[in-house]
Amino acid sequence: MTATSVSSLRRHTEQAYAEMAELGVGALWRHLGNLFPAEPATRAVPFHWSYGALRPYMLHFADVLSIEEAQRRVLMLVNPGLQAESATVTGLYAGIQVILPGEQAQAHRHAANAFRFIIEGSGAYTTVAGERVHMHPGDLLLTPGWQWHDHYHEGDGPMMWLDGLDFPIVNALDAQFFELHGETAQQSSVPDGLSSAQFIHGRLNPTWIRERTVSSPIGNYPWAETERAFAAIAEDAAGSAVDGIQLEYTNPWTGGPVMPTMACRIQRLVPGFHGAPRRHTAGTILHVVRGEGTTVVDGQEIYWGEKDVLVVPSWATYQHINASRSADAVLFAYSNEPVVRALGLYRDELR
Ligand code: GTQ
Repeated sequence: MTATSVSSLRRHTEQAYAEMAELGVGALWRHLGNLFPAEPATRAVPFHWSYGALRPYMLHFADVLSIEEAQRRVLMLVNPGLQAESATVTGLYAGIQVILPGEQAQAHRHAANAFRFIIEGSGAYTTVAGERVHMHPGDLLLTPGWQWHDHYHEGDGPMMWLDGLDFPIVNALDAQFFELHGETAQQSSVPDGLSSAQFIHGRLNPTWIRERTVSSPIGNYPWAETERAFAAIAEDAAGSAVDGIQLEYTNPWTGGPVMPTMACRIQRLVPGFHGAPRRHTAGTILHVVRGEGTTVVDGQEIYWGEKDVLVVPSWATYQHINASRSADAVLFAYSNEPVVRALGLYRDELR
């Protein structure tokens, strides 16, 4: 073949790709490597948010932006690799919400599942499907998808919490719905905290409640109970070589994760804990309840302190270290593991 005919063929080929694109057609051979990476190639990067660095901005916006304007006054913790979807790790989101005394965050509902993990302040409650659920630092409050919820602060001082939502998964599946309630706040229709009072976390379930919801029916997993569990286990359990004394918040109907898309766990790393390295196919967001330490993520050392947030992307090797000689470190962790497992895609490897 002459040089001219080769280049004219090449031109034809380029034109064929362009024409095919117009027809909604791609050439698999040009994309095989991207579409089928040898192992997960996440856009999420390991990242750390210092609570001390965020707090002044939260207070600034509490000052200059009314709750009515904001609807929800939340700083989103956006992973630099996931800006398009405002996700913190693949499929999941974290935000820090602040509400001031007397403020009412108006009632709404969305298909996305949500929870709050309380960071600081007292005297606020959220009303979920007519039940007022009071908040204390360390409590885990659930707002399963499509339940009306509004927040009210009747105490003193600013109240801050971590919001965890699965909206990036819901949006990726084009399954999101959102609705404002007709009233700013829901009426209270049952005794405050009833759902938590009725369930003793799966050991004694009320027989008169017939509806087996896919999400846990418990409105609040109070910190006081978490502390009691840690105290009862004390030093007697070996715990996980990777995650220390880690407990999972469970749905009393199933014993499984609290919501179909998010597993929520709390872990205590004893002084001197040096975790074994592991990787798995679940993206994880961690919040430091107390203490300080280091998590090595794919060789990168992330130093964390109290109230900070960090992410471990899918398939990144991570290792938790609490170098303190005397102080525990306690981490709250949530991940998309239930989704990954439900689809038969969970893999886990000790390194
Ligand atoms: O408090 O209802 O961080 O709807 C994001 C969306 C919090 C909430 C967020 C929400 C909420």
